[in-house]
Amino acid sequence: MNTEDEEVVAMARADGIAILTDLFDTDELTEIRRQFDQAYLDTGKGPGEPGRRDSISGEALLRYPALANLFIHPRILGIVSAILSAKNPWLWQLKTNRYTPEHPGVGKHTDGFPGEISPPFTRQAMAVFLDDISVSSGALTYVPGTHTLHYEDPSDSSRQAPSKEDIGVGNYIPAELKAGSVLFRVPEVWHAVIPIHHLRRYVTGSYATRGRGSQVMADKIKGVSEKRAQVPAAEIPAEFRRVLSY
Ligand SMILES: O=C(O)CCC(=O)C(=O)O
Repeated sequence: MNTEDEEVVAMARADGIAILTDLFDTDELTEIRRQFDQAYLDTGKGPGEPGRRDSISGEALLRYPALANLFIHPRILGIVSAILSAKNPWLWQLKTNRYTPEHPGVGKHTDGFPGEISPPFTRQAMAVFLDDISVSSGALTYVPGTHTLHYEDPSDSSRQAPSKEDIGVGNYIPAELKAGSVLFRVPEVWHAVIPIHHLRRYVTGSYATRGRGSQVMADKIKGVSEKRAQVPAAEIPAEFRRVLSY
């Protein structure tokens, strides 16, 4: 792994958010955006309505190679693996998000499971942004280090998960980035999105370790695996089988 990627890994583990800048160039982005917009047309979601967040989830995204390849991009997967200390992370969610302006953004929250304290670093999200986000439009804001408050603490077996009130009063700072960059988010970190004044599109994958996780995650593993087993094998290209099967 190169030094830049090592720094991304260290920052994600410490702060809960880290950005790999400019991974994709203009030509690559043009093709990714083209297939992204096509997927929205193909799934009947149209060109987007002001104030709406539209998502596409699941294996249907594998039909769009420029999107699908993001989930197994060697540098992205290498960084996710290192954050999770897992050789072969499991890709459990494949998703796109499109926010059409004017959009109010997203309120302060965590993607930690409600009320749950979990082993550290068992889940990790990445998002490849197709549009710039800035402090004047659509920046993700977060409270560095708060993911660790959702983790088991060997010196405090009675630790309780942070409350909604705790999450509401954190000191949120913005993450800015250019289209073609990748944002790595530890799901438990407290985060929000400021109001959005221009189109905001990204492709996101959520990965998990295959070892001991939380009870909620165990239920999700069962549910996703059962659903995935219904997808005809021919629709899962060979290079995705390892990362998709639990
Ligand atoms: O759109 C984003 O950048 C983050 C959305 C969000 O907060 C979430 O999916 O939990």
